[in-house]
This record gives sequence, structure tokens and C-alpha cells, in this order.
Amino acid sequence: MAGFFVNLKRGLQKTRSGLVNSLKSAVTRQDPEELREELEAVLLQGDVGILAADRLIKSIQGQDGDRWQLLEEEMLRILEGEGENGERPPITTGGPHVILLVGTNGSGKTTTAGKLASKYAGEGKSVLLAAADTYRAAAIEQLQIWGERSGVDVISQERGADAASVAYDSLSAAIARNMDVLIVDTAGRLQTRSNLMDELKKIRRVLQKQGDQYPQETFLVLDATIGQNALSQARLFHEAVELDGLILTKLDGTAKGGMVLAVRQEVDLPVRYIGVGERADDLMEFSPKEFVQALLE
Ligand SMILES: Nc1nc2c(ncn2[C@@H]2O[C@H](COP(=O)(O)OP(=O)(O)OP(=O)(O)O)[C@@H](O)[C@H]2O)c(=O)[nH]1
Ligand SMILES: [Mg+2]
Repeated sequence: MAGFFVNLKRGLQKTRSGLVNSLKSAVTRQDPEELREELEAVLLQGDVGILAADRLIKSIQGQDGDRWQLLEEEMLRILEGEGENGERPPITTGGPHVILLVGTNGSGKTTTAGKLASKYAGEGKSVLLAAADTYRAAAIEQLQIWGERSGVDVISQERGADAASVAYDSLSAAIARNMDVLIVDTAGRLQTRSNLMDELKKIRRVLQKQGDQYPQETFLVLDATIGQNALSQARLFHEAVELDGLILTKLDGTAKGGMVLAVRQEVDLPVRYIGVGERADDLMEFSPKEFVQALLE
């Protein structure tokens, strides 16, 4: 098995031994009412969410086939989504590909920025990091440590500087230096605080000033351990800054990895990466098929 898949399975270990083991026992129920009740209890316990749980239960109820297989197929359909699951814009050579990371406090933005920088640098791309979290000096240092590890420069200003100005300068630098990728880290903020959401809108606006294409991708970084709260976070951030996708972190730390299904079902945004640990290679490109396989097989 590829190292990637082993790592993914290891990252999902808690969910595998919590949710998946109970599911295995639930699907063996013969009485239809018992089957429904037990499936529902197990799925909700695993944070799969009402709507996705309903779909999964219906995919088995009254069907003849192998129940495990039916479940696997329906999970895949949920994760592949229906609407907005289009291709990601390719990283071209016509100017930097800008990735803007947003999210609530402690969701894993800075770590994800560092992991992404390391990933792209490892692929031979030229990468720049922007420290647009100017609230805490520690935030800038944290990003610099990630930058040093992968040989990536970090554009920053002093603590307290205007975050949008850091974003603007970083994009100018990325253009001037002919960089392939610019990753912008931002401060954690509550989705319900309108002044903080306005700051994010301003960051997007100043990036767009340098070209309509910027930022090519805005990702919400979501902590997978917060459960159904993630749904309202995703909706409000999407309203404010038009997200292109989600990054779910800390899946290694929860038995409730079913929330990946909940967000995919209830918020029409693709999951692009998942975080399954604190190391640089613990960020994985999300593939519905591999995810379902690593979970159920
Ligand atoms: N186990 C695990 N820990 C993670 C993962 N991603 C991030 N973390 C940890 O979560 C904590 C918070 O991560 P940060 O990257 O600092 O989060 P942030 O969103 O930048 O936080 P603020 O800037 O304060 O809003 C750190 O201890 C990270 O190491 C993950 O996928 N798995
Ligand atoms: Mg941070």
C-alpha cells in the first residue's frame, strides 16, 4: 500500500474505531426498525449530521445488496456532491496562484499555510508566504518557522500593521519575484463579528486590485473536532468572502470524522484538503474515493 494511504488510514484511526466499528455492527440488524434506529444513533454520534445520516439509512433500507457496499457507495455520492465540485484552477505560469486561508481562532490556518508551502515547495514550485495575521507577534514567528523549514520566504510587517496592507505587499512581491504560489495566512476571527469579517473582505479587495483573478482560491480552514458548529461557520464565511472550498483539520484527533459528510451534504462546497496531524506531510489532498476507502475498508 502506498505510504500516503497508510498515513490517511492512521489519521482516521479514531473515527475508524469509533464510528466505523459501531456501523459494522449496526448494519447486521435484521429488524428494519432496529436497523434504522441503530444506524441513526451511530451516525449522529459520529457527527455525520441529520441529512447525510438520512441518505445513508435510505441507501440501505429495503435494499437487497451488500449493505456495507451500499453504504460505501452512498458515502461516495455524498462526498462527490452535486453542484460546486468543479476542478480547481490550475497553477499556471501567468502570475502567482494566490491561496487565501480564513477561519476561526485556532482552526489550523497557520499550520495549514506552512504545510501547503512545504507541499508546493517540495513539488519544485516557487512559494511565498504572507503573514497577514498581524494581531500577534507569535503568529508571524510561527509562520516564519514553517517558512524556514521548507526554505520559503515570509512577507511580514510589524505586529499591529494593517493586514490588508501585508496582503497587498505580498502579492506585489510575489508578482515582482515571479512566484508560482502565494499563501496568505490570516488572523482567526469569529464569523459573527462583522468588523472582523469586513477586514477579510478588505484583504480580498486589495488582492483583486492587482488583478481580477486574485485570490484564485479562498479556503475556510475548519477544525473537524468542533462538530456541527462547522456548518454555520462555513455558511457565514461563505456569505462574507465567497469560499472556493474547505480544509478540514485535526481529523486525527476525533472519532467524529463523520463531519466531513455533514459539511459536504449541507454546505455546497468541496473539501480540498484534510489535516491528519501536525507534521508537514499530514496535509492531504482530499479525494472522496480514497477517504471512503481509508474509512471503511
Ligand atoms: N493533531 C492535529 N493538530 C493540528 C492539525 N492542524 C493544526 N493543528 C494544531 O492546532 C493548533 C492550532 O493551529 P494553528 O495553525 O496555530 O491555528 P490557527 O488557525 O492559525 O490559529 P490562530 O492564528 O490563533 O487563529 C496547533 O497546535 C496545531 O499544531 C491537524 O491536522 N492535526
Ligand atoms: Mg494562526
